[in-house]
This record gives sequence, C-alpha cells and structure tokens, in this order.
Amino acid sequence: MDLASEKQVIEQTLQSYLRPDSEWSKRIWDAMAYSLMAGGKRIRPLMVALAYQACGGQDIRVIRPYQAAIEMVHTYSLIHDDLPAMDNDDYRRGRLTNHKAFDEATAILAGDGLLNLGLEIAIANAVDERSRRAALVLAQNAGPSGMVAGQMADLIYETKTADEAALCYIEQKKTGCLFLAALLMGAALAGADDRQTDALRKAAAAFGRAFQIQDDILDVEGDAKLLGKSVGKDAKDEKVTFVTVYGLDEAKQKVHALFCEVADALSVFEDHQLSDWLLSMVGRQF
Ligand code: GRG
Repeated sequence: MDLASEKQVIEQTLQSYLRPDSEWSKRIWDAMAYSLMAGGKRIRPLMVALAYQACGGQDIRVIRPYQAAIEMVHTYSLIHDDLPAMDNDDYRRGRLTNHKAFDEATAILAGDGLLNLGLEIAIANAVDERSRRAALVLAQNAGPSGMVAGQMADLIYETKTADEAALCYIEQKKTGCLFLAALLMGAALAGADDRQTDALRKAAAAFGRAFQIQDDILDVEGDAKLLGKSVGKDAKDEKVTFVTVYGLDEAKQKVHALFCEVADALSVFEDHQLSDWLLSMVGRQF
C-alpha cells in the first residue's frame, strides 16, 4: 500500500463528510472542520488500513467510513483535552486550539459534533457482522471504560502523585485504547482469526505505551515547530510523567524495548508493512 496516497484518500473521505445542512449550522461545521482538517498525521486511520491489509482484507472501500469515524473521535478528544478545564493548551496541529480560534462553548460543541458524527458514520455503515463489530469496538474503546476513563484518571492525578502503575493505567486507557480500536477495526472488517486479533492486541498495547513514553520524552526534548504543539508543559505543570518516573535514559530504553515487542507481536503476519511502519516511528518527532 502506498501510504502517501492512502493518506490523501483519508483526507478526501474526511472532507466528504463535512456537510453543513443549513446556514444556521455553519458555525459548528466550521469549528469541526477547523480541527479535523488541520493536518493531523492520520495515524489511526492508517492503522485501520494496514491492519486490514495484514489480515487479508480484499475490498479497501469497506474501511473508508471507519477510518473517518476513528479520526473524528480522535479529533474530538484533542479538542476537549485542550480546553481550559482539561489540559489548557493554546496550540494543536500547528495552529491555535479550537477554543482559542473560536470560543470555549463552540469548542465543546465541535468536540461533541465530531464524536457524534464519527459514531453515526460507524453505525450507518454497520451492515454486517464485521462492520457491526468495528462500530462497537470504536464506541467501547472511546467510552467510559476506555479513553474517557483514562482522561478522568489523568485529571484525578493532577492533584495526586502518580506512580508507575497509575501512569500505565492512564496511558493504556487515554492513549492506548484508540490505537487498539484502530487495529481491531481493521481486523474485524477483514474477518481476522483469533491468532491475528491477539497479535494485534499485543502490538497495540506495546505501541501505545511506547508512543506515550515518547510523547513524554518529546515534551522535554522535542521541537515545538515540528510537533505543532507546545513543549515543556509537563515540567511547567509539575506533572509526573514516564520521564520523571524512569529518567530520560531509561525512558528511551523502554521505548526501544517496546518497539521490539511490537515487531515480535506482528511477526505472525506475512505482510510486514504494518510492522515496518509502526517501527519507523521510533524517535520520530510526532
Ligand atoms: C477528552 C475524553 C478525552 C480524552 C482526551 C487525546 C487525549 C485524550 C489526550 C491528549 C494528551 C496526549 C498528548 C496524549 C498522547 C497521545 C496522543 C493522543 C497524542 C496525539 O495524537 P497524534 O500524535 O496527533 O496522533 P495528530 O494531531 O497527529 O492526530
């Protein structure tokens, strides 16, 4: 699969769903489009595609709505995470955060709009057992037993000192659940067997942890321009992160070891593109 053209198709698919139904609703659609079309890396929709391919999926058209759905749910989570009541950030995806460009109430509604539209697309396309499973996997992993639980725990630990176990729980839920959903949606849509699905579960767990540790490392060492968001925020907020728990060197070693786990888990697949692409992210400035 050519990833550059795959990404272009993802952009076109996302754009195709942004249809204001009247002049009255123009502002909410503008606010949703502002964040959705701001040039995210589209990691999760690409994961759906590569997992689908690895599991032998034959008709790439069936994944399109699910790629759009997960990117919308992810973008909603970023908009809400950036709000003053949560992480209070000014920049995201290289531009002002949604509440800075619009206002807080509009940003809340833009997040709500993207979450609902994403799930609407997933449900509207759930026409068989495979697609129903894909829709359910997305809703479950984004919800109060998944990403929302992780965000809640993250907020609770703003006023308590997190230990390694708490950090791992927060990461698994807040960051890991959507990566897991992406790989499992690709698997479900392709009709993957249990062995393939288990391998993807293991890969998602290791990749999510590596991604979060790297995110914490980049908050210390990253370049704000390349990242498209503020750096040095964790230290400013005196936040306990994987870097403060492990130290920078050990954190880097952990990222390396986790990427080896990703490769190991994915070795059951004949198709290596998912594994190669995930591994290409080691050390990358996200
Ligand atoms: C508000 C329910 C709710 C959840 C928020 C997204 C999130 C959960 C928190 C963001 C905090 C954070 C930086 C987590 C690290 C992992 C992460 C989600 C990074 C951003 O994802 P990328 O790098 O971003 O895929 P782009 O912009 O490229 O899509």
